[in-house]
Amino acid sequence: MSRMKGAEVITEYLIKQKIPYVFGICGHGNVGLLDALYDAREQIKLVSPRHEQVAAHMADAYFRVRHEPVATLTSCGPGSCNIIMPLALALSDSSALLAITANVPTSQFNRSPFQEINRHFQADFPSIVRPVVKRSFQPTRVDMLPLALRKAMATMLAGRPGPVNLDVPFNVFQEEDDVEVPAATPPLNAQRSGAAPEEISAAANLFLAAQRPVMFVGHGVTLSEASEELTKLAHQLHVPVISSPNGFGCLDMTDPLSLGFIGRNGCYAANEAGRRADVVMAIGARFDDRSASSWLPGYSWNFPQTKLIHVDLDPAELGRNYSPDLGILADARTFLRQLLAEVERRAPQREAMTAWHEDIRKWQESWDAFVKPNFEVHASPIRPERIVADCQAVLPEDAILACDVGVNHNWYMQFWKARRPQTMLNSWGFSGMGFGAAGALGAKLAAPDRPCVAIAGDGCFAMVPHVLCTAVEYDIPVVWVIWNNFGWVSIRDIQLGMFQRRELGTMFHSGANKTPYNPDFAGWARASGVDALTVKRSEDFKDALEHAVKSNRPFLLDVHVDAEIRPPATGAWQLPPTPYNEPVFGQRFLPT
Ligand SMILES: Cc1ncc(C[n+]2csc(CCOP(=O)(O)OP(=O)(O)O)c2C)c(N)n1
Ligand SMILES: [Mg+2]
Repeated sequence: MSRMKGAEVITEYLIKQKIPYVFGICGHGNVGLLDALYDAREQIKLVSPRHEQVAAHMADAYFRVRHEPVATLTSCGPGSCNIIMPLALALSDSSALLAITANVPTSQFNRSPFQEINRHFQADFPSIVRPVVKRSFQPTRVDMLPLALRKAMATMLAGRPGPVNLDVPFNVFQEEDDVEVPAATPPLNAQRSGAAPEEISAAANLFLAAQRPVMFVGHGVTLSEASEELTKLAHQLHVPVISSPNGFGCLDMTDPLSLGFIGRNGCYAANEAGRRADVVMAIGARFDDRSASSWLPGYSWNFPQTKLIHVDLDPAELGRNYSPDLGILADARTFLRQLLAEVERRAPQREAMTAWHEDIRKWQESWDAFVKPNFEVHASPIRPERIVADCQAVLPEDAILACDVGVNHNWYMQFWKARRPQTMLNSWGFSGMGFGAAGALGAKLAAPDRPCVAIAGDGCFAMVPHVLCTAVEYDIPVVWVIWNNFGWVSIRDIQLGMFQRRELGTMFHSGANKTPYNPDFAGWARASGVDALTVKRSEDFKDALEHAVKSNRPFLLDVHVDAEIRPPATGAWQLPPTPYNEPVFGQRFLPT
């Protein structure tokens, strides 16, 4: 026990937990903690971006790269309200961060002091944040901090990870008490739950009897760090693997067994295999609308005709969208290890599944014949495929892509081949604009020796342009590739398809003639102290990217992309009550 200020208790705990960064923005509410962080500045670095949203996206991306959490710090009232969207994003993608928020002094609770939310309850930020975190804690005395900190960290990392809020009234930072700083909490994956032996046996029975088996892997496989086990099982059983974006790279996507993403913007072979499989084993994947063609039968999946083995850590995901024939509540890696041991024990004499693999090969060939020629085309404005292809050619296997939202992301989901897990960061469940442009900064801090490239639409980037300042201030050499199509084109295309080509509020124009408008992104970057190039010809992009990565300085590439070329649809996406009749403007891939 020692006599400590609340702010010192928090700081000491963060140090014990080996949290190297706090991404935070000051306000009168949190100056007490900032002062304690001043004393700890050798152990914990404060990075202060220009908007709270960026701080939280950075923390989210940092966790996705390292699987180790960092904290954010925001002040009372508006500053903390600015992190609601990124917390929702982190929650829906199971990413952990400790959001420390400040609140008004307890002695002023309910007096409506500056920046208190109190219409229904005193100092009520926990009610604002509650739906978007795993848990919110509001310790109102210094002696409540040790338990709150310990529980916050454990809640964040145990089971399915996610963001947690620690809401601290102003005086709790300042006041002193005799307290003991808790020991460090176990890291992610310290506790792993397995399946029961009879469940493993049942899973092996079902899966080994399949004629047309498929595995579908999601973020759960990434989070449990089960890439090695997944690869081993896929190879041992010769089973094709479909992946959700946050599962990309768990199986090297250049592996012939990797079929890529599924759904409207997925790969043709993945949708064909998904809907024709006789047994699907889904691990740490949740069959959201975008990876299940909005659950329309026969587009991506065909349950219940297809048998489903569904493995997940979270009981809420088992049976949410499809009732599994075998639902197993387990950590992905533990389950895979158990199943591998069972498979090895049985040493099954399996048929080669020649017909199944022959089908898959044909689907892949017809898809390749359709899409590949476009990867070779040089044009201005640039064809989307070229940008994906050149990123793939220039970036090393361990480079990290921080993807933003929009049609640009659709292209990467369809064609990016991640070579390793945790190298493609996606705002998947919540799709919050700004995640890629801001998250790249956090990703780079998590992996300073690896190239880190944000792929951000012009619309997304313009939501968080101040990331440029943060990169310069803290010398964070990320590369932003601005996918500049002069509009919120993903939404424009929905308007065109669904509403007879009537466009309103989705393209950027200026003047009476409606001239396409955007700021000069490269000029904007240079004005902020960031190197930049504008790329209008596809012939120039590859060299520009190579140069930007090699420069090892913050670098922006403003890349002008053709807004009239859409990713081919291979599945479906429906917005009820609109009937599904290819509502999104674009082309549908049908093999010849
Ligand atoms: C914060 C936020 N606001 C609005 C949306 C809805 N939305 C999804 S994609 C999109 C347009 C993205 O535009 P851009 O970044 O230019 O990408 P593009 O589709 O043009 O490639 C919008 C507005 C969102 N997902 N997040
Ligand atoms: Mg755009």
